[in-house]
Amino acid sequence: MISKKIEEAINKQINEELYSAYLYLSMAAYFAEQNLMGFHHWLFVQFHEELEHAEKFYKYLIERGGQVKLQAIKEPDRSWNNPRQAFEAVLNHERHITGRINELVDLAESEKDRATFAMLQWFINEQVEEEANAQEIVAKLEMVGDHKQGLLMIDRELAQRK
Ligand code: OFO
Repeated sequence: MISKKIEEAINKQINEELYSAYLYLSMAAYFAEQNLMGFHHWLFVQFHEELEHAEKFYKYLIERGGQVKLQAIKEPDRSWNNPRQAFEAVLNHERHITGRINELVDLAESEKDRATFAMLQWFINEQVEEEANAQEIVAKLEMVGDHKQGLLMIDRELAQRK
């Protein structure tokens, strides 16, 4: 049986992951409006990955005999004005998620919940990859600046994401 504190924290994390999915879906639409369909594709794949993250926490909570309590998903931010700002927002959001995962790890340790601690190791590794991917795209966008040709090259590259 899972403790109430862990149950509550995992329910909050399900909401965080669903918000991540919602944010990237909103961002995908922003790029589609500009006909940057490679960026759109990359974010749409990311949207699905975030749904999978939410699903992992959801299934884990059920497996441990916890109660899933879904909460309202807030409206995603849309305040970016160009591709670089959008991907800086991705990077900042992923850093926020890494912080949330680290807090969950601390809680699992203090509750002596070894199963939750073990389950979270996958997310620790995943966050290294998530931040690195966003960081790489931000760096490329910084490199090309306002050059449309450079932007189109990145767009073609992002269209290759599996
Ligand atoms: Fe982007 O890793 Fe989940 O939220």
